[in-house]
Amino acid sequence: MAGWTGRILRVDLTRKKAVAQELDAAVAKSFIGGRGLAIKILWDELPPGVDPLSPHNKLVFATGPLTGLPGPNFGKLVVAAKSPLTRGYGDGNIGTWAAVNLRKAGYDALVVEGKAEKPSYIYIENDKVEVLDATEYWGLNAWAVEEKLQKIYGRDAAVITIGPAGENLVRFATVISQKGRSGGRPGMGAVMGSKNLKAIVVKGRGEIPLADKAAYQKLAVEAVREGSSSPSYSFWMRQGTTSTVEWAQEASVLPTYNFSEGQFDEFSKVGGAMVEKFETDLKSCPLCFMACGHWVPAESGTVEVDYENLAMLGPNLGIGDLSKVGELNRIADTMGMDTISLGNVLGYVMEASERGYGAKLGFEVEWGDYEAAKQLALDIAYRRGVGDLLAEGVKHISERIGGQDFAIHVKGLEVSAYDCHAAPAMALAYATSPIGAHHKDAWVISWEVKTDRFGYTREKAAKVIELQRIRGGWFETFVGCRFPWVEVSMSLEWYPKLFKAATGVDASPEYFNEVGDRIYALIRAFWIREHGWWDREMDMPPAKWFKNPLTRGPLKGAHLDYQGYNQLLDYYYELRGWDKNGVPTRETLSKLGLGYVAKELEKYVEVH
Ligand code: PTT
Repeated sequence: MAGWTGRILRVDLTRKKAVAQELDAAVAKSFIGGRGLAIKILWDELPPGVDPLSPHNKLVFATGPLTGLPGPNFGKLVVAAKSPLTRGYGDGNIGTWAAVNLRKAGYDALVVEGKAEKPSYIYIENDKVEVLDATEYWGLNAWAVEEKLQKIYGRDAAVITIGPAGENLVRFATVISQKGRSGGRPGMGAVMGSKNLKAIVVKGRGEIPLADKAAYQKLAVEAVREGSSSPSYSFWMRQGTTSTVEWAQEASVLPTYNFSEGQFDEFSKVGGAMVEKFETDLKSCPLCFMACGHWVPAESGTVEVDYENLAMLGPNLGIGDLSKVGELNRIADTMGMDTISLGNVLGYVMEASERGYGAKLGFEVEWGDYEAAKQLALDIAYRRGVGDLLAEGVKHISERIGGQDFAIHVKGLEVSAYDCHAAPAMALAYATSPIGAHHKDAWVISWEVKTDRFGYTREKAAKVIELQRIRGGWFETFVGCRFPWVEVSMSLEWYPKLFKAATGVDASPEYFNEVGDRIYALIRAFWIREHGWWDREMDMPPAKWFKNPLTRGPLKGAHLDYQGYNQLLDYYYELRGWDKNGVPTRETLSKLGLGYVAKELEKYVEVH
């Protein structure tokens, strides 16, 4: 089985036992790797309805057949589990040397099971796998732990860790690597914490088996050459994702005051031009020619800022100061929690104060109050005082104190940094994303604002699906960064060719698309099984975008329309082969080789 290493490493923390298991060739062909492998494992192995923070949940770190190879940015892996934030499928895609080293150590995936008796870390060096005592690291921030472990094991040891937020089971805690990388927005860090697992250290020295090494190397060089000679490459290298602030302001989609507006007066103070001016360093994931990690000074040191971080911790809170936004970002990174959810929670709290919910919260905080935001961020990480409630995420907080109409989430995952008052297709993308409201599966908004922006057409639903197939299917299964294609227009055509040279499998775009559809249907089934019911309300965007029009800017008065959105959702379901409630039909499941799933689904919903 070239391309794949053919082995999955399972570590049972309860019994301190590790075993390498063979990867079934049929599973590899049908699900490829990454997210595909993760959902297959979670569907097959989790007891239905399992508590995500119990030892019975499993934490999967899954690579794909291209991971770890030189070429257009294959230094990433998918981290997945049942989410403690949404109680559905959760994953993230993190750039880390652990992805490369895991493959070189001879594994396509690591599955962590059970719960360690005391704080522990996993050490992997090829076939040597140990569960070791991490008591002395418990309580330390994510960056400090990585430094300490690298002092012991050397700079070539890759480290994935959690911070205090993961230990304290903050429901949007992430896993952290290489300081600037954070992965697993829907609480993958909390799942790691619930297992008493502080860190994973990976060394690997083997060679990744390739079907045609010479052909692969030639293609990889050519693909990178195409990407790095793109006209947009030099601007990208100067500002990376941060120039999106200026773009979003221009398009009136910059989340402002808890997604009430699409423009922020002080946007330029936290935009790409400002980042370029103050940048101190540029860092990247392993094997990357695009280096998206722009570092800037913050109050207590430097930090990597990306578009989402700037928008959610700046305009969304009414803060227009790069060093202050950077400091909030730094707290999130060192504590190990997601900036997008943090920005939503803080935005929700500021709006709740403005709307008179202060007494229920026990305090008031005004828009733009940086000192209060900083204090709250730390209180969340340590679950101190009101931080204990805020650590549950906006859905849960709003169910407790009220204000559900301004809790900005879908299925419990807070919305990432694109306001959708005037972007129905992007609202659909959030609403149908397989992990809750995240932009990664279909960043349709850049296309949408250039077309019939306010329309609710079949074409828009089709575009969302097209992007979900590529972004959520291709890139999340062979596992590589999508930026070469999205940001510097490297052709998609390279990927089937690289895949064939690596694996020997003749992979057409249709093959990747079909795998993507299979994964989408299985993830949907997982959500249904874990919730025990389903209806189309689960695929609704936040109420605010319908009920509270924009009050300023060129699109003043814009809002989503319920009838139009429902039409869009119908188109989406029909094109996917799902019924009116968003349940995959029997025919669709069987066409995708998931006939066995229908039987399980019948226990919870009607399957047509
Ligand atoms: C990703 C999400 C994003 S998406 C951003 S900025 W982005 C935020 N970054 C955070 C951060 O930083 N610190 C922190 N404490 N929390 C953060 N939360 C947010 O997390 C990221 C890059 C980016 S930067 C993007 S778009 C692309 N995402 C990819 C993807 O999803 N799949 C894929 N195949 N390729 C991708 N390439 C790009 O990678 P999550 P990362 Mg990421 C400081 O993790 O859970 O997917 O959430 O992991 O290694 O940081 O890569 O404008």
